[in-house]
Amino acid sequence: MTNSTATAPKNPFTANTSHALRGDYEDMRADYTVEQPYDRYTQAEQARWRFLYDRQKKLLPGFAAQEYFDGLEKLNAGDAIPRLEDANKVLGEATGWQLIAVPGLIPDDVFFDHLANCRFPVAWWMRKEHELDYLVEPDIFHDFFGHVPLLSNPVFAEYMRKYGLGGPRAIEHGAQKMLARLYWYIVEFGLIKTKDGLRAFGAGMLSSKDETIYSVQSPKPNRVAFDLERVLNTAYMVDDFQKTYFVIDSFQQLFEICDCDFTAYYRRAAGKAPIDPETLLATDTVITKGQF
Ligand code: HBI
Ligand code: FE
Repeated sequence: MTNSTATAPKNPFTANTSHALRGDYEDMRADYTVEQPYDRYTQAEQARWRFLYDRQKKLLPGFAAQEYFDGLEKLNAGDAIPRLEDANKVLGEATGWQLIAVPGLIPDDVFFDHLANCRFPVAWWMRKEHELDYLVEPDIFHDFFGHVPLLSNPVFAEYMRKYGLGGPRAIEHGAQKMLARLYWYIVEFGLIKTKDGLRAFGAGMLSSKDETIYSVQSPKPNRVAFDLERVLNTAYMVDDFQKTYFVIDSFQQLFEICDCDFTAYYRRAAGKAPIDPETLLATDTVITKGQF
């Protein structure tokens, strides 16, 4: 992590979000990192962390992939909002990854660069009471509870690094939206096939009570076997449950796709409209057909 104290951009990037950015981007480093202001967490925020953690921990058996649990156990973060430097000792040993505190959403290119260098950006602030079950931007509970456990899994961590490495080429081809879909449908909302049935491993599900249940159990959404080009071309919505979930056979499968050269997909998609989130294609391997 660069410790440059060069004056960082004063106004945050114009994120393509429909809301004003939540975070305080004032005193951040040029790489958008900040120190985790641990003393600023209030007792109410500590209690909120414990409430959310306990609720998800109780709910997840039968819904989350075993690899996720293996990571969550190692992090031992149930009693209080975790200090990132504590988690970094665990992650450093497991996969060499490090967590960095950021004010909130950061530009795609900066985000990709951190991932490519095995650094995962964690928004340091905690959601408010009225946002308990829905918030527009990732907070520390989403980022840490949702994303960090799987970063202790070497195969998944390597997939994340390779995902970051793919960033500059996607930007070069004006295809970061396509790469963002891969992140969205896998890293945020991915399902995996197991001998006991489908399990969730996406951070957007695992950090959400309702979407954990919905994504694994509801008859409403489509569930389709993962296909790289299909996912790169499928649009998504940010403010509702997914209409379609994609299912991988194993984390190894993710690891293998990263060595593909995505530029052929970027070129083939140029000028074409993306696939609508609830559409099923004749070429899909449909696991469950949704009820829309
Ligand atoms: N910034 N802090 C943060 N966390 C994210 O998950 C994130 C981001 N910026 C961009 C982004 N995700 C997505 O557009 C990725 O697909 C790049
Ligand atoms: Fe996320």
